[in-house]
Amino acid sequence: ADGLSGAPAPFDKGGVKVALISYISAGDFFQAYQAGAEAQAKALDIDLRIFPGRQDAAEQREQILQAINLGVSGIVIDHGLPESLGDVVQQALDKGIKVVAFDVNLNNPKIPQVEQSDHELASLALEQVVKDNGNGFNAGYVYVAGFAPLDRRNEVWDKFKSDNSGVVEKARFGNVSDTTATSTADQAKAALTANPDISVVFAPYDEFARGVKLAANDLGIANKLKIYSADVSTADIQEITEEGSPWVATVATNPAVVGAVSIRAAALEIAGQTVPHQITVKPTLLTQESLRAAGVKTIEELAEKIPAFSTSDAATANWIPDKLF
Ligand code: SR1
Repeated sequence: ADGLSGAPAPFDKGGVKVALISYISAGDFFQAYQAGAEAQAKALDIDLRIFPGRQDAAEQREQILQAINLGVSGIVIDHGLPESLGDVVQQALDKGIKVVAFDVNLNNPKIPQVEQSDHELASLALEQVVKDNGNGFNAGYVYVAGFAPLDRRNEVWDKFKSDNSGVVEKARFGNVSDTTATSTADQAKAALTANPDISVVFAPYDEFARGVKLAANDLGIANKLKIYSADVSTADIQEITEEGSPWVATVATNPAVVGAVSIRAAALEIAGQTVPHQITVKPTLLTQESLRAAGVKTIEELAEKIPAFSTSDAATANWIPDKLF
């Protein structure tokens, strides 16, 4: 560890230990989030300890205790179930460890909360739904309660339905696991078979959208369905832009940028500098049409065209390198 010249203590000496403790590690979003966190940690000469998530609340608690015992200066908690985290997170805070939460509401004024502006994300997606389909259609909706970003997006969906009486939610399904896309595909197949009049599916997580697309292709109804999602990855861009794809729009940040922002927030906290309680990385609407027209094939190409996909001005300071991608 060499440290960063001009940085405040303890970053001037380097080797500051920070733990990244995730609830979910599988899937493009979480892999890119982790890669962004690693890149930002490297740029800050942080010794980042990564604890993989397996959707296991008990294991995530145990990992927080392990991080405390390792003597970390900061912990980034990426998703999780708030009810199982409160007491162990308090133990970390009591030891002077700085904690940052991404997409899990820890409801503590000492813990900055990072999010992707989920209300705006869902609103942008639903505005596109209305542009393409009007405000009278039968819908499928993919949702699993208990995940902060999905709950926030769900608030927007509920309001959208009450404002648009012609929108009828005919089926609701969803699964979050290490096989989210394929499990959601099985449920989508049953829902779409039972409700052949569904023309729009709101699936605000890319693994959900991938599952619905799989089901639509298997049932041979891709030309009768339009899927709207959250999130983007290189694999998603390929699935959205391929010939005949029913996945017509997504609203997304670059998850790597969100991972980098989370580490920067932890670094600022450790350095004793001001961090806003609410840290937001704003998402962008990406339609199938705009992606095809721009000829964009990868998330790196997206970052070249849209500045918000290469960096964010959230949680920055002049001593923190933030041009990472
Ligand atoms: C199970 S929660 C999945 C969501 O978390 C992140 O906010 C991503 O945007 C993803 O959609």
